[in-house]
Amino acid sequence: MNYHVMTLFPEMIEQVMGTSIMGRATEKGLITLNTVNIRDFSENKHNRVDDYPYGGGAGMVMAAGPVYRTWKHVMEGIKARNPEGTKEKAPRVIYLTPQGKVFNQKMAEEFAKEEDLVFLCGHYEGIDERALELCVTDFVSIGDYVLTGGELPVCVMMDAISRLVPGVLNNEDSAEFESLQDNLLEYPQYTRPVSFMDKEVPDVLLSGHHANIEKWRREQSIIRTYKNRPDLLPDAVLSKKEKQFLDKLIQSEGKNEE
Ligand code: 6GU
Repeated sequence: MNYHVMTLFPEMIEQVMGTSIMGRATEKGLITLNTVNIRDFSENKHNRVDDYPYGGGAGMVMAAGPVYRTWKHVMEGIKARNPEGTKEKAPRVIYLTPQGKVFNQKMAEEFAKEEDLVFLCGHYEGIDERALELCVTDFVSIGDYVLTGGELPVCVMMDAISRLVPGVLNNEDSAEFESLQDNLLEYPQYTRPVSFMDKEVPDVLLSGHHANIEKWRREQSIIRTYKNRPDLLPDAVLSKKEKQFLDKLIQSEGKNEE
């Protein structure tokens, strides 16, 4: 996976991506990170990249020129690395914006299949629409709140995508079994000691009975999803018995409210 990040704050991206699992994956060559400073493509003598919005209004707008030239530079770099004809389709260019489609695990899985991903981080009140029309293929948000720029969101996205790249996680298949598999939340985990502040580890986990443990964990996942994220349940992958368990849960909760 080769990431290319167009930003006014490359050090911010490099700092995050140099740490922990991302740092190790980069050292191992499983992912590469190419940050490009949009300010380097300003043709202004003061290196300015923003300007007043046409039509007036608060704040500044990132000008089309520097963004477009940065994008050109990144695309040429990708082309130079891929000899003629070895790459059928142009890489996806993702603009981080609260106006985009909200990022989720399914999108992470789709993006993880790409060889190159180009990210564009905006600042100020936004980017001149013409640059977006010329360069961007995907508009992505990380949730319904407003941040000051795309740098934190791009780090969130790269983290979620990288852990799906084969070899990035220690245990090759540990990503598969985690949260949001089957559209269910993760079950509760315990480790030693058995008793902590008078709170005990559930007996079933000490029983050594693997089928019972698996059943208990699936039920805990269903309970959590029902309580915290009922919106996920219509797409949850459940066995017939698990569907019955959920129906009972819904019925008993309904009774409790009476
Ligand atoms: Cl991608 N950018 C900004 N500036 N704010 C956000 C966001 C992105 N996603 C949620 N809030």
